[in-house]
Amino acid sequence: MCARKALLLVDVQNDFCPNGALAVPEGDSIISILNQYIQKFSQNSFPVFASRDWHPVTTHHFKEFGGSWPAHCVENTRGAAFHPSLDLPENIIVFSKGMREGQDGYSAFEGVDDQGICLFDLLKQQDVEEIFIGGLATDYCVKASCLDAVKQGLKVYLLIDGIKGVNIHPDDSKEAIDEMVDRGVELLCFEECVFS
Ligand code: VGL
Repeated sequence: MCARKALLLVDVQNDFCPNGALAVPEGDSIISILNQYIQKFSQNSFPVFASRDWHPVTTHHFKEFGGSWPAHCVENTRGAAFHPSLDLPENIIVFSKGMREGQDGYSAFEGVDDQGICLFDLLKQQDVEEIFIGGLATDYCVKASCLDAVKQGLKVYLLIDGIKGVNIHPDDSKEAIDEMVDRGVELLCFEECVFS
């Protein structure tokens, strides 16, 4: 039997897109291909999940309070909303992360849905064995999510045409991808995403 698959969209939020508080260069350029992935997974009755940064105003994640980043994705703000061009299906399950003052919340696996269920438990409940991951940003939340997924024993595909990186250092995304591949993540583009 064909293994059950799921799509995970990491942090495709306004603040990570151009004009956002922590804009990833060309972060919005991946949205149209992500919409195609969403359509493909939905058509095949595979679940689609999305993670989002959902920070309190005061958090150690922000520079102002000792962290690394300008304030971004503050809960219930426009910056924290998903990009309006992302066609999320109606039955999307959203995992919010970084909600406590001391929690960075890089990985989607640190998130919980609106019932407090974590992503790994939901994947287990739904018998998902293979997860396809795209979104923002390659060198932070996408990487952390992929590596956690591998640790949980899932087969992980990184959607190579559906990611963008912050690249504080020019090679950060390349190095992140190399590390993911070293840990067993497989790279995949849309044309290769064929379900038989
Ligand atoms: C992210 C930096 C800080 C991300 C989140 O979504 O990749 N990057 N917070």
